Amino acid sequence: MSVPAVLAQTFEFRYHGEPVPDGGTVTIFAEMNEFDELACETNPPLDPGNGLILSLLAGANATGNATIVIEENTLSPDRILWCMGGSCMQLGSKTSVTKDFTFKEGIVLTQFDAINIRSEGVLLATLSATVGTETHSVIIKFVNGDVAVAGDVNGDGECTGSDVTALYNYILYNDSSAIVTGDQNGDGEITGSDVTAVYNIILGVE
Ligand SMILES: [Ca+2]
Ligand SMILES: [Ca+2]
Repeated sequence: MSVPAVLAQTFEFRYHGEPVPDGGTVTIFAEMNEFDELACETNPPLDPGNGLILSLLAGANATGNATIVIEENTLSPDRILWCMGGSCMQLGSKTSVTKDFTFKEGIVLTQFDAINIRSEGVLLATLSATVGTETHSVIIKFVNGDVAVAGDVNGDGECTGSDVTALYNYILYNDSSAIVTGDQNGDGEITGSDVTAVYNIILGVE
């Protein structure tokens, strides 16, 4: 058996210094910014390099392009700001924008902000970056208020296998210790149908 060649990864997304797995989610809850506006910001104003960045792992003077796509926005923010390496723009009514970037000293700041948020809700955006033939993406999730996440049985803010386990433990052993929202299909009881509903969310089946 031959082993497929693995090309070395040349850059990655990082958040608070930790690599973000490809397609991973960075969740940020709304808080007041320095101008007393309710905001979600990926890069803290006092230490922007410690927020969401692209980090070069190999090569030098790399350039590339990045695309942000707003998948969902129920936050009603006054403005949505996106910067790649210091080149900033407001998205206005645009839901998809592509920009070029250049790594400086091995990093690109990827600042993304929703400012003066006026509704409870979520903003979901996919940010993908391409250098050469290599593309990585991260999902940015802004949250204001107590927003129920579909399939989140145990209330940890995401839908994962732990939510299926929580349902099984309840259905099989009457253990409700991990149940926060067990009735996922809204029929008023917690049954195998809720397991199916959560599975479908995990598998991406509509
Ligand atoms: Ca969960
Ligand atoms: Ca149910």
